[in-house]
Amino acid sequence: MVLLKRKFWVFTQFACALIVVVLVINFLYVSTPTLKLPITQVDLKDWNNYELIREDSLRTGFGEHGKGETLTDANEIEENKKLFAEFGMNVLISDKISVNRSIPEYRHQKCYQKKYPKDLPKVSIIIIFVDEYFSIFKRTLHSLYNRTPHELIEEVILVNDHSTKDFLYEPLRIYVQENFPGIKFNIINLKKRHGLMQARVVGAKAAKSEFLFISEPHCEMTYNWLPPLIEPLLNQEKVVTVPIIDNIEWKELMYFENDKGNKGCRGAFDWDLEYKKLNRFPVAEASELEPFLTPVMTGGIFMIRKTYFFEIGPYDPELVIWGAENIEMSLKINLCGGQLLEVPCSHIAHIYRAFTKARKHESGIDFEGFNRKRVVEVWFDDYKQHVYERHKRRYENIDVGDLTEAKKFRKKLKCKSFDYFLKNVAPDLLVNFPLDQYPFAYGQIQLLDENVCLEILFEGDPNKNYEVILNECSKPPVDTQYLELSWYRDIRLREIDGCLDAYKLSSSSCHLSGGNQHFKYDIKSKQIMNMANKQCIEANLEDLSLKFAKCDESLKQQKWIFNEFVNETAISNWSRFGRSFQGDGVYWN
Ligand SMILES: [Mn+2]
Repeated sequence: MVLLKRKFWVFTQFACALIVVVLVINFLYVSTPTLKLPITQVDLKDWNNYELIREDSLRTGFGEHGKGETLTDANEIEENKKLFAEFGMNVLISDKISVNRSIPEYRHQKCYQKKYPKDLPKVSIIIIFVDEYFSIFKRTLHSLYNRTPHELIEEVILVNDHSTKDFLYEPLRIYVQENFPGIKFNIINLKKRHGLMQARVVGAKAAKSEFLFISEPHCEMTYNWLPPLIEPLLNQEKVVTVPIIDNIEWKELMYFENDKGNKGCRGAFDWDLEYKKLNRFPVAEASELEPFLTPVMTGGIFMIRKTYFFEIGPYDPELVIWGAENIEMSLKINLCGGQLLEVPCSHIAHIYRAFTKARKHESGIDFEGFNRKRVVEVWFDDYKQHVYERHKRRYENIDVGDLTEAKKFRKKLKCKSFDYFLKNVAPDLLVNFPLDQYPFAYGQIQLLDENVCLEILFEGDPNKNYEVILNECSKPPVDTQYLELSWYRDIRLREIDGCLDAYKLSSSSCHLSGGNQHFKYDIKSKQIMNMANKQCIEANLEDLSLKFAKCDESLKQQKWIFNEFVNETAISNWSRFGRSFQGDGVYWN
């Protein structure tokens, strides 16, 4: 009896301990701010196509495994120059790479262990294109055909937004018919230019499936990209998913991993409304590869339900060509009851062009500025001034037209405020992109007492692209001469995403992390010094070239002025204003 009592006591003690453990686990689980999607019991399946992965691993040749390539033949180099000026990438290299080329695997190893429901719905895949280079487009389609389970493709809808190239009509139709048996294609040739957003709407209307995947015509789909993107939409009406976007660069068409790695990142924008990346919030290791909430999508590649796509608008119909629609849609999803998720086990590679040619609409309007101003007017509430103040010259003359309908729609969807977005959806946005990040100086960077200015070249010869030169100062300043010494201590174009880089004195996308893009202006000596190489920018008036040279205050050719605005207080208090870089010499000496 005593023994029995004792056993009972041990048992109760054990039971209590168990209850405590369960409670603690439960508490930890509940208090972790991770996303919870409903778990339904379904049969799972490994959707990886191991045979394809093995076959691809054996491929050899030009550009295989995502390798970068160059042209060697002089005639081809010459021919490529012309094509580059038009397409913004070295497309002749693309012609020489197989449309079925193999790609490196940048998915996290553990993605292989992930199984997805056996029964997934069929998807309508919608690709919008206008004047896309043929072999680039072909590779997008082949990678889609090769790396997507055909039983999950309802149809592929190609929306031709009134291209001017003949090969994108009959030859494309025949190519598709001959090369992709077993897949239904629906090619829609628009009779006039609709712009990216309205072309997507046309494609979505034509879609037969409730599940839409919208994509771009210069991508390479990777192994098992689709099932992970569909899964979060099952049993969920207002979830939108985006993959990790890997990078294929324009120069050699080399395939790079996303610079934030294989666990992904969150999307955001800065106050110039450029898409920017934020780090993920920490989560338990076990859920690192699960879909996670993200504030902003890049815009061109996403999966959404057809019903939801039309329920949210999907775009302000007045937006033209492209631009800012990614911000509009992200705000609509995140502020009006939806969820935007990045899915780490789905990767799609996108080719980034060297430049985008058409900045101006046929009518001459700055369409990107127009779109941005419309979106800001409708969504940014009291924060809109922060966008306009940074680009007064750009925004003050843009007439955005009537906003009544767009504003009414925001009310109808019962969306939360922009303040809510900053506090709850992207609480780290203001930390990374503070509102008072005003530039130290801006205008043309002009050599003292001379009519020559720094200019960043964006078009033309591929080998000279992004070169920084000295040119006659234009009046009013052309965009390529309109620069600022920003809050981030870089020297950037005010109207285009591009930063002066000490590497070969060139220009590249602004990375905000100092180093080669870290500059300081000395208001007294008027020298511009790069903080990585500790040298100053020096002009050569003979051949209008530039170089970095040892700083010498006595040299006239090292004296520069910002000819529109200089914030003397900020520059004289260099260490107190602007971004601080740890271990990176913020000080002049
Ligand atoms: Mn693109």
